[in-house]
Amino acid sequence: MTISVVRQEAIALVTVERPERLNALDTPTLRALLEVFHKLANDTSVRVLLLTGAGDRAFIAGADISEMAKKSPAEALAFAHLGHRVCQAIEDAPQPVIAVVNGYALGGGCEIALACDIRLASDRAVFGQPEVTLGIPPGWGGTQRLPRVVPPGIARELLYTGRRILAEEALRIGLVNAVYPAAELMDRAFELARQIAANAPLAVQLAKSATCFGTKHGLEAGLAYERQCFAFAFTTEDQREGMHAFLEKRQPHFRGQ
Ligand code: DAK
Repeated sequence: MTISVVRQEAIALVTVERPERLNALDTPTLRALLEVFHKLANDTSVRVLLLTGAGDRAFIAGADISEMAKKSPAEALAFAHLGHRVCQAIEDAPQPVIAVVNGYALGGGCEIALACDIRLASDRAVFGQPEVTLGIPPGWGGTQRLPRVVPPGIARELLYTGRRILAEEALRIGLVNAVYPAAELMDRAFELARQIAANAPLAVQLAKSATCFGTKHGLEAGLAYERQCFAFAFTTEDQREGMHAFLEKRQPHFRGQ
């Protein structure tokens, strides 16, 4: 199995398990990742997803170059499409997805991290879109998502030069939310996941959905969608529980209903 899933209460840790290839993504691994994300999307007991790479060297060192090197244009198109579907499945997951970047996040690896809601990095993480150094442009959303996460001029510089950046620079440009010593990274990621998982799951999902919708469709459509999400929340038990708990000065107990 190239993808493992470990549950810790409401949190699912998804790990790409190809450490001998620095977790580079070939077609079988991409398919397995897609299947896992589709399955987790339908599991209402999962409130937060963590995505990481096996070993201590890489998150994902990109698309598998040995597989890509042999592709015809038609095969390259199918490969790009598969990568897009994986990134879309991550972005469309109802639960927040946190990328736990424990090493190289290059090319397709950086693009997978960009599809996640939040990126946490170890002090050993290295990011980059080196595709142009291999004779190709980014093919799994990097040209679209990177300029939406970091300032556009910086995104363009990284996309055109293929320059690798270290965790500290990634933090400075807003590519990652936080940087931790490697030994602490996973604990801090679980800590953040638990903090999110303690909130009303449907409210968190609606917040994600509205944020993604507005990013895709613009401010006016996003605000209209936000109003609908807000009104929908008032059909939930968790809304009543959250507000009554506040008024009764007690901790809420959210059931995701
Ligand atoms: N693919 C395949 N194997 C990889 C790999 C990769 N991306 N990255 C590393 N490996 C393999 C290495 O070949 C090596 O295998 P063996 O030689 O042991 O068999 C093993 O992992 C350990 O790597 P190294 O020996 O190279 O380790 P180092 O510490 O010396 O270097 C490194 C680590 C991460 C700096 C280096 O491995 C490296 O530069 N890797 C390539 C990183 C990279 O360029 N990634 C971006 C790939 S391009 C598209 C679709 C998709 C994409 C674009 C377009 N369309 C269809 C339009 C996506 C593109 C990419 O992701």
